[in-house]
Amino acid sequence: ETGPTSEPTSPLARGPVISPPHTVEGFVKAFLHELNFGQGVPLATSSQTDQYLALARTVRSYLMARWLETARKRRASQPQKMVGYLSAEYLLGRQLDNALSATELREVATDAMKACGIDIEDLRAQEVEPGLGNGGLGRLAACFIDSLATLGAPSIAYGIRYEFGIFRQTFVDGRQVEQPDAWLSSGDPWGVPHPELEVPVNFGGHTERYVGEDGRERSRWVPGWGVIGLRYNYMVPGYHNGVVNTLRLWRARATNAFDLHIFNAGDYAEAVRAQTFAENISKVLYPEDSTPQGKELRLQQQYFFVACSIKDFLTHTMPKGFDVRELPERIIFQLNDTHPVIAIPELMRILVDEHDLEWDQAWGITKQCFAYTCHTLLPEALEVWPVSLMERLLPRHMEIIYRINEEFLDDLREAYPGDELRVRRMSIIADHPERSVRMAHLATVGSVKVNGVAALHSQLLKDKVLNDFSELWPDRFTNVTNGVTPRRFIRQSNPALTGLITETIGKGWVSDLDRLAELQAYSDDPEFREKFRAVKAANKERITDVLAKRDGIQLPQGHMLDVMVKRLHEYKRQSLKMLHIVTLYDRLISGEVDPASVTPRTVVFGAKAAPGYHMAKETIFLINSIAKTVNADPRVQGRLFVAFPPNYNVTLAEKLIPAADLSEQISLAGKEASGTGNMKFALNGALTIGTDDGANVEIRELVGDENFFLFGMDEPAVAELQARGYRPGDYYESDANLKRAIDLIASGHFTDGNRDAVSAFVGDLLSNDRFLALADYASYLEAQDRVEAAYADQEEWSRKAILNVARTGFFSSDRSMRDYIDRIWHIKTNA
Ligand code: 7GP
Repeated sequence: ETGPTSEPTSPLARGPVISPPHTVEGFVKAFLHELNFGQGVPLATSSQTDQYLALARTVRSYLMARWLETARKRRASQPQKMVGYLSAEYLLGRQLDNALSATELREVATDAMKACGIDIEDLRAQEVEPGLGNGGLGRLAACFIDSLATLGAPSIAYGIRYEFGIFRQTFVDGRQVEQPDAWLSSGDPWGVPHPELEVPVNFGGHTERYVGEDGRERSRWVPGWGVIGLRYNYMVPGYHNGVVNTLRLWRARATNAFDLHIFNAGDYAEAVRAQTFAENISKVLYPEDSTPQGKELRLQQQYFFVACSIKDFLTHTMPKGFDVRELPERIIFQLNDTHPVIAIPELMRILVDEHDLEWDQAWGITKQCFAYTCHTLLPEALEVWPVSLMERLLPRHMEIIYRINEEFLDDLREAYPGDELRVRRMSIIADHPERSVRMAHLATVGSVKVNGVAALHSQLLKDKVLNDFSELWPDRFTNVTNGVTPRRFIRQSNPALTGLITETIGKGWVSDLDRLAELQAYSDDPEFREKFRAVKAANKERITDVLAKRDGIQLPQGHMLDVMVKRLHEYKRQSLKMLHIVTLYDRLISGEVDPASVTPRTVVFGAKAAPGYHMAKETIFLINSIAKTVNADPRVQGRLFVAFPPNYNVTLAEKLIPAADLSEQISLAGKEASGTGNMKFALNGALTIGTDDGANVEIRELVGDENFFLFGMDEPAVAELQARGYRPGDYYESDANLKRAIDLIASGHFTDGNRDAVSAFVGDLLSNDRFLALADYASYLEAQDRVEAAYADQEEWSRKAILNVARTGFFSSDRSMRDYIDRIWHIKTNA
């Protein structure tokens, strides 16, 4: 941040920040200080909550020392170009372990707690994870900021401090019931609030034209109302490198002058109610994953955090008197999907209205300051905002968007004379079914680079979703394949595997994941395989304990663990997995197979459905119904078990993924942009059964065909079948296995004889089946039979699993971040 304008006079102001010492004694002292003087309790009577809060604050103070030092170094060095990561979601997961391991305080803290008579494990369990994201997109952002800190990249991440994160999922009679996620209710020890630094954000009102002294016509925004953005800093530690970056989340508060006229009119209660209205902006995360609803509050959230962030960057991060014409040398804002795209007209507004630049000059600058990542291929996931809503909420921005579009369309007409159809397709403003702003088009027009999140996805973006744009600007399109952080998803989540890898190839791989390749040599080593299997077995024991405690689920032992965890969505095809389970069950109860010949298998699901997504919720109900029936049927005992723990989240993922043998990545080809769970499973030694979709394609290329269970149509085959006209009923009629599975569901077998409870689901499958589950069923079944055969040979299976770990180092988010840095951001990474 910007320093004081004059030289400090005290020698104390020139010295470095003193970190509490990295010793057990020093830690104990800092801890007791937090407990006594921060929390206000003596150790003797402190509760576990007190202790957790004091412990978190203690660790935070170690982070804070590094954070201040990182900032000081950056101030002292030449001004550098930074990345501003703009994301409406950060699905962070628990903080304590990550902070301890980044700062190498794990042992010190454990011993210090022991010295105080506390088991640190008990305190770990106290932490409520900040679930400020829905799924893949939000978790990706969290992995990316971890890697940016580890690379020492000058960067700052911006988002919203939702008071309620992703809902807590419960099941009542097998149906999903959502509970609010009050993650802040027992304090926010990791957040550093700065309520004194207020950022005003305006909404509504109207615009006025006026002519300046120079005779130029200008527009002025006369807002109707406003709120205040309050800054909360969260520290993002790099791994063992002393760097601590910033995640800055904004909270909305009412302005003091909010409704002065209502106060004056004497309606005190009404005025206080109005305050709540303003504070609603950062109240809750929208639980929609890939199906945005055009809710006004959501647009308010988007503009709110983007306006705060840009303003904050310009006034706090940039020095006073900074020349905005140099912006492209100082910042690149990465747009995490379209949620923050309103930043483009916002920067235009600031440059034109507040800094009085000419339109063309402002546009030249703005276009260089943004890059856009698209995370989807589903047309319904592309955000559009009604013009009427935009005009009401952000009238000046709407004006700016109109002008950007006008000039863009002029250029198009010049490039494609007479091709009015193309011009209409590409327009930022859509006319049908309602006049609206296409945010993906605005993002593409206003960005230096547009990227997809896996090779196939980026190709399909160019060929399909944004084809017209890639024809016009081929160089603007690029791919950056997603990645995951090995710190959280191997080192923290899988200490047993971490130990084995380190004892085998030495340290260093945690921040240089390509080094996992050195494990390849051990895939044929019987002793190593033995140890590798022991790791898996230990992780299975661990998840068994976790599920027993957490949900009262008793996992059978000695089973193949087959896991499908991700948001519930039709395109991901949890229903296909269900059909497979029903077929396995049917084979067993019909006596068609000898139970002794079947590989015992436990299937674990984890999935939240968007609260308004009817079909997804029906699927949850059916999975729970099947689990209940299967698990209670003595005929399949010891052979098949289905578990569906509620409220799948990052904390559970960390325990579940390391225990998995089989990773289910079975989306319809051409629909899953990338997937990142698929990467986590492979890195933890699970084999993938998957379609030719998203990053599965790259996983298979890297691990080798023989170490991946591929099935189903590829994307061109899907397109062809759809063009021919897909008829799910045909598959039902012609495939006896499939017919039996569907009939068994339809009979009410899993729903206590209740056919009505399943009729909508079955009806949709037979007559609609939008994501072609029935068409891929036979191929899926065949691939699952190959899985069973392979699993029967544990030596061979171990070899495959080891090679999965050894060959997937590419999927470190460190590599993703280097790709962004080299190909999109062009920043330097010296800390
Ligand atoms: C997800 C994609 O569905 C997933 O395939 C990808 O791995 C992940 O982003 C990270 O790139 N998309 C979302 O989570 C999402 O909300 C909104 O997309 C368009």
